[in-house]
Amino acid sequence: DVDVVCLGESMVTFLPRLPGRLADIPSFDRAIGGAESNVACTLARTGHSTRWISRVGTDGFGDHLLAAIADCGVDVGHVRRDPLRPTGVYFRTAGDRATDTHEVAYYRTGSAASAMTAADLDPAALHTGRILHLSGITAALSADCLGLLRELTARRPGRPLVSFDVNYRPGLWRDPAQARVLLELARGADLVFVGDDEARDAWGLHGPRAIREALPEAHTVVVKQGRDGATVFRRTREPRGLTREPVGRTRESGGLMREPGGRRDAATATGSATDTDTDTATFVPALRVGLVAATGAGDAFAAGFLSATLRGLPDRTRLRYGHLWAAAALTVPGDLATPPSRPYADRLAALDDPAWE
Ligand code: KDG
Repeated sequence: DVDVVCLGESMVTFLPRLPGRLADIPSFDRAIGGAESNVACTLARTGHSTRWISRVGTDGFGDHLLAAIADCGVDVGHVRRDPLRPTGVYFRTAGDRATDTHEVAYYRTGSAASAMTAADLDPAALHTGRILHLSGITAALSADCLGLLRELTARRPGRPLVSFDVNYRPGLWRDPAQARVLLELARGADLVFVGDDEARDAWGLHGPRAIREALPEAHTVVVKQGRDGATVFRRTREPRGLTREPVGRTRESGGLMREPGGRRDAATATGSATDTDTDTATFVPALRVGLVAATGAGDAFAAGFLSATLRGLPDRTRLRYGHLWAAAALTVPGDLATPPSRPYADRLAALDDPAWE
């Protein structure tokens, strides 16, 4: 009944007014953070129906998160309140814009969200979106949360399309070797977002092609290549959940969402003459913007890509949407920016501008 359901921990975030080390900053401004609710909020702000599922404490920080996320237009009616555990919070520094390095201090061990299990979530609320969006952050929170993600990424008939942003956060993994579990989880998803730096650091994989090959089960793999751009690998036939095609119906060239005019940079035939197994690769460069803070830009990128995917737009446009929405987030201090309105983004994405080449 909604476009996208997002599940994950959100936190009250404290952002500094001034540059400097955590040890020296005297005061912070309150904001909200959380990769999955960022996706839900950004999509909701551009007219998509979204739901955020999580667990927060009965403290004032939990009240604030619920109010702020609902204020973006997200359904928060299925978020559980936990009287025994606190809402997570985190602090970060403004960091160095040239190198995009900053300090992060999480206070989330034993948080309400870390106690999420499949048993206390409402299956109807979880599984009734066209897309269920998850991220690897949840896997690092607790054994319960890892179990929950394993369950949600298990391939079973009738599940919604599962979108998974790897979101490798080294600060959350005590032993980097454990982060290999993110590869196992990504293999259960239909749509995977991963940075080439994350794939290198967490999985030892180098370059978009190697990453795609490690995720053969995923229908769509989006490899984010930092300031260079992003590559999407996608089988031409859309998963049924998105196309809403009757089961068993085949089409001449790839389903209802076939590309009207998108240029393909590469197409590798891996299957039958009907080309239902064709894997295409499309690269679109990132936009050059004056960076303020990169946190939240990956979530905005995912939201833009998902928005265009829900609308059946061509791969090239999906990536352009990702870049446009990421550009909005890159140029504000907090995680959340208001992306360009849909008609405006449509015009920008359609522009034949050298920035897109
Ligand atoms: O993507 C932005 C998030 O990383 C940030 O809001 C905090 O969710 C967060 C996390 O766990 O790092």
